Amino acid sequence: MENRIQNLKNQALAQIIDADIEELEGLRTNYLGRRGELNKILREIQDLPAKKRPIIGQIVNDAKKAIERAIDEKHGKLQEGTGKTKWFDPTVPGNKPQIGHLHLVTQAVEEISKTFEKIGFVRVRYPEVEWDWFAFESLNMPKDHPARDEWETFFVGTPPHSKYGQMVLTPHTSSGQIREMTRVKNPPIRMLNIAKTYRRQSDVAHIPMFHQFEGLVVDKEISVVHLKGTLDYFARSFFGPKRKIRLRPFHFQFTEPSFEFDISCDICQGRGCKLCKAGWLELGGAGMVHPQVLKNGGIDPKHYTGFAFGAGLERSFMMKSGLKIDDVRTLYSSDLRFLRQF
Ligand code: FA5
Repeated sequence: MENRIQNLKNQALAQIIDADIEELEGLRTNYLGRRGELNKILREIQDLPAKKRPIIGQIVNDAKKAIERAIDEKHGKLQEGTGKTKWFDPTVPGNKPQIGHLHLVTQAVEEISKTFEKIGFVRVRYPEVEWDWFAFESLNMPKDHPARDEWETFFVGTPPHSKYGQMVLTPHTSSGQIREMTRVKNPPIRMLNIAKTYRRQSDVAHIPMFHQFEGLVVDKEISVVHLKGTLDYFARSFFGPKRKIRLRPFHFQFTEPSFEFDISCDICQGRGCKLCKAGWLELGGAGMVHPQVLKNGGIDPKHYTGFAFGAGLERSFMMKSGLKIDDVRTLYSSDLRFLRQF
């Protein structure tokens, strides 16, 4: 029996040398626990001759102490290695908990709101799940009109409204134009509508859920000059004085004349890259509000004119000076290594 105890002790000490913290706890249970190897031997002592019992008892207890000491020492060493010593110095300043920050997109929403508030725009919010009428019909896109294809819309499978039609996830913030006209009724209107928008798209420059910011100004004698001045002001304030905006003639059903506006690409400095391809990145669409749309919103186009623009918020943020992000999906990857940089 003495040999058996000695062998167990040697085996335990050898295992302790190679163990990590978790394995140490396992060894403690195996050798010293209530059902451990050494206690098993202690229970067998009663079968020994009375003279032998105290001697074997003593050997078992010595072996237990040696194993216990070896486990404690190894534990201490392993903790030192990880810096987790048992010593606690209450005068050492604590570790500051990490404090997060607003998501980049939220930061961009706030900055864009402030930029436009400075020139008199008022931020409004309209439904994210909207009726077809506001998203399409009232904007001169009747059912089956091919222009609707551009918006790659998600339709909601609820029964259609008798007047407003099918329910959709807002494919663009222009759905807020008619809502704003009917809410204000009498111009002037200076609306800034920032909202989530949804389309069935996903690649380096497109995501299925993105944000748009939409400006709408309706008043007497509003012209395309006001539109151009407003976009130039935004480009200078948001992107920095070196960035350029250009207007290209385009077609939208709800504006006449219509434009697309682009910002010069900050990643390739106009040479053309994976993201922009030709040195410019499209930010949005714009134009003079179509007279029929004013009428649909209850405003008399004989007395009032207006301009509107709608742009991608994530794209605008990516094109901001100094931020070299070449894939829009990165913004929503929830990768802390990326998010902590901002
Ligand atoms: C529109 O949505 C029009 N409502 C804009 C407008 C408003 C025109 C007012 C006239 C008057 P467009 O489909 O081009 O236009 O989208 C506008 C911008 O949203 C795009 O230029 C782009 O910057 C951004 N965008 C569009 N789809 C996505 C997407 N899937 N992911 C990220 N950004 C997108």
